[in-house]
Amino acid sequence: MRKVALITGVTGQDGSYLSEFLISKGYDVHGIIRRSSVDYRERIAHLEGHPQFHLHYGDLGDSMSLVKVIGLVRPTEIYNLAAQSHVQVSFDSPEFTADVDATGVLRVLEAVRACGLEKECRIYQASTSELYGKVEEVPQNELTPFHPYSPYAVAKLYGFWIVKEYREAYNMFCCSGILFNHESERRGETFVTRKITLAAARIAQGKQDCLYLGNLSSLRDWGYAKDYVECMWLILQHDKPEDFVIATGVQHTVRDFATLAFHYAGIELRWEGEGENEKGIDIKSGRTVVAVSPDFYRPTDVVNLWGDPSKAKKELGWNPQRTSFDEIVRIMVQHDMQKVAADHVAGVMRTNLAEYLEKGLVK
Ligand code: NAP
Ligand code: F7E
Repeated sequence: MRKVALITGVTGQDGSYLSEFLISKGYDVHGIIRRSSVDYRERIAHLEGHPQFHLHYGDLGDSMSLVKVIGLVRPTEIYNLAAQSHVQVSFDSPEFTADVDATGVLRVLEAVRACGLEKECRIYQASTSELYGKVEEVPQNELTPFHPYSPYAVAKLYGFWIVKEYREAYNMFCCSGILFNHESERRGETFVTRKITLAAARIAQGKQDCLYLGNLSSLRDWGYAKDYVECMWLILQHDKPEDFVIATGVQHTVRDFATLAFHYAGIELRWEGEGENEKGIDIKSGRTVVAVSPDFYRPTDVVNLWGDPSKAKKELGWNPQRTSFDEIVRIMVQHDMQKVAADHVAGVMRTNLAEYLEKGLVK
């Protein structure tokens, strides 16, 4: 049986881990990439040249490119991970977010139909806990009502419903994974967890004075991205097409994450003050290393996400607790401590190189 996967969003955090996972399962993996003026393939650079890994140019805003790639590759599974995935950015670019995160999903589904693959190709849609938004119950499961609370969430809600519609209208095997926040050392640097682990590493190494954050009391159910991509695959191997909540079932605040991240970077924090005046103080030096900036507040913020992964555990046999919260923070900080140190060495080398070039010692 052919095992050919097509991943949109292959350059992203999840796309890179999913590529590795599917290659290890014997799949031929095809990824869709966009052209960019800068090198943005860092997360998949190690896979380029692998005989089971292939890249194609395309864009979720460009139907013809999707029809061409899907017609050429004839995938047996599609993982639609491409999205403008930053909630705060969706307030600044709502139309673009809707085009990619809502209409983009429709374009993928229609491209599969246009290529006559609707009976043989299974489709995974990257849905999100942001659908629960201004939450109507805790914890949230597959039956919890949706209440999207950002342009990103509203766009993703369309994606969720159009997938359900195509499943029922055309009998397609297409499903949504309602994934709660998942993080890793490959997480984009402007999401709160990675912003914290990088800053903690920089502050610990004397490269930054203070970290500015928004809502410290926001609650998230944070899991490890490497564990979550396995679930995307399990959802498509299930005997019937269904939607699943993927979460750890454990909740923490942004403040908890920061406290633990600084601990792993060698700094113990004490918290003082409230709201905009709250500060994280390095107990040893007495310096303020975390402060609040209203610049990072959102027009509407989702503050109480907590997933109930019982269905995925029972029906997919997935272990939601494989990597603990503590372990995720430790892995990310350890990675960023090394990265900051290496960037420093590289910076010193660059400085030296500039000097050598100036002196004509290096051509
Ligand atoms: P990410 O790191 O931001 O990656 C997003 C990917 O989408 C990138 O490869 C990006 O390409 C691509 N992309 C954006 N716009 C595109 C377009 N117009 N055409 C083609 N590709 C485009 O996101 P992630 O964390 O891996 O998340 C993967 C998916 O899961 C997203 O759909 C996200 O909304 C959803 N999700 C994520 C989480 C989470 O906690 N990580 C939770 C629930 C759902 P470039 O590299 O070219 O920008
Ligand atoms: O924010 C608060 C912020 O940007 C988490 C995406 O992958 O997960 C992600 O969306 C919380 C929010 O992720 C800062 O207000 C405080 O309450 O890391 P985040 P997100 O918005 O939860 C979902 C499931 C997705 O689907 C998305 O694609 O942290 N927060 N201070 C901050 N957030 C950021 N980014 N920066 C701050 O300084």
